[in-house]
Amino acid sequence: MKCRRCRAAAVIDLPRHNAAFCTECFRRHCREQVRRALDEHRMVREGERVLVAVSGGKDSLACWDLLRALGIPADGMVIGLGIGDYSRDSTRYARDFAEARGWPLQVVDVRERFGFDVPTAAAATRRAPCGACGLTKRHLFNQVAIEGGYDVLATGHNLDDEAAVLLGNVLHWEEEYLARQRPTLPGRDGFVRKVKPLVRLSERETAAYCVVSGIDYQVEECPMAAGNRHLAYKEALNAVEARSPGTKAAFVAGFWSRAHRRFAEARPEPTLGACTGCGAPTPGTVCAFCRLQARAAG
Ligand code: Q46
Ligand code: ZN
Repeated sequence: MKCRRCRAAAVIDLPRHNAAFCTECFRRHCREQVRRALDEHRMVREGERVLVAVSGGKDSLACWDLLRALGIPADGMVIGLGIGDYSRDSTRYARDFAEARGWPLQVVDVRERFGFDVPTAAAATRRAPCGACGLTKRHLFNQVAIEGGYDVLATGHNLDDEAAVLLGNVLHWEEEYLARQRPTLPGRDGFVRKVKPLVRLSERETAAYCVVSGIDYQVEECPMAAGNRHLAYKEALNAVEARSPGTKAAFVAGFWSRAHRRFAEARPEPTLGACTGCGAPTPGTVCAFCRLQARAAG
């Protein structure tokens, strides 16, 4: 197997691109995919300040590394979610990564800041932990980004994540979510712009990027992920992709170019006011996060 670009020995084959690459050409391929995502979806403008939502896993660390490699001096932020050893180790991977490179990383502990953590929130709401966890992360990343004067919040969602979420939203015809599912969510009324620079890279590509770039990351799965429906959607999509390489990318890209607008037009964004508890933008009087906090920290 030879590298498509330089004919050296290849270390990875990418059936979706009908290509194989050596280490250096593969890293270049990853940078190129991120650069195209940034351009196609107008993610970051010249001079804007970018904060990367880091988890300590492969995707967010690859995202941070690739943005920096493309000349965007992004900072990082990691949240201590309080999920036992898993959270402690994840934060340590993020810290080690940032320290080794001298890149600024903010570490925010949910319990210190809000008086609860993900396991207690899940128990208090009697819902799947990922719901409370996702809500907390979205709230806190946005809050810290606003406080720090950032223009853009970048997350490590990759092509497999996007395809799995899209499949879930289509299977259940979640029109509201479909209206909002896109690689760049414009900022407005107290929300910074949210972007997903890795949407053109698969999970396998981001893992390989970390390995060939010497990035050490948390390989353990979150112990609270069991029951997360997206895992089943990913398995289903992987089975299709194995038979027909390129299906995931075509599914996601086709949705954005051909279908998303119809959902967005049918469901205009609600008008937002300020939450009476925390000031965050909300369509109601008290935001969903403050309601969660009242139950979980009470
Ligand atoms: S950390 Fe949180 Fe994930 Fe764990 S509880 Fe679910 S959402 S699975 S990305
Ligand atoms: Zn609030």
